Amino acid sequence: MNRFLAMIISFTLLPTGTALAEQYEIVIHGMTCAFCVDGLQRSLEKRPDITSAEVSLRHRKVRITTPGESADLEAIRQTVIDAGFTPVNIERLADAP
Ligand SMILES: [Cu+2]
Repeated sequence: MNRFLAMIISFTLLPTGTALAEQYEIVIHGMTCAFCVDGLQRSLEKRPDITSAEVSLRHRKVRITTPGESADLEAIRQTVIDAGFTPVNIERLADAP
């Protein structure tokens, strides 16, 4: 019960921008192993406009969460290229919960 209350309170206290989180899925070419996954994830999560990056080697995709409208997709694409991979397609997913 206390945990439930704490959850409600923390949701209430979140800055309004957080509610506008967006998710994008990027199809990536060039990932072959766990080191690729790790390197790409680190590069993306260094960006201030990415709150999390989940890389799937099997699906050759990365799902990124951004804090809102501030995401610079062109710069994110360039980050992927600089990390040594090829971003093939960026698709916006439904708003993150
Ligand atoms: Cu690799």
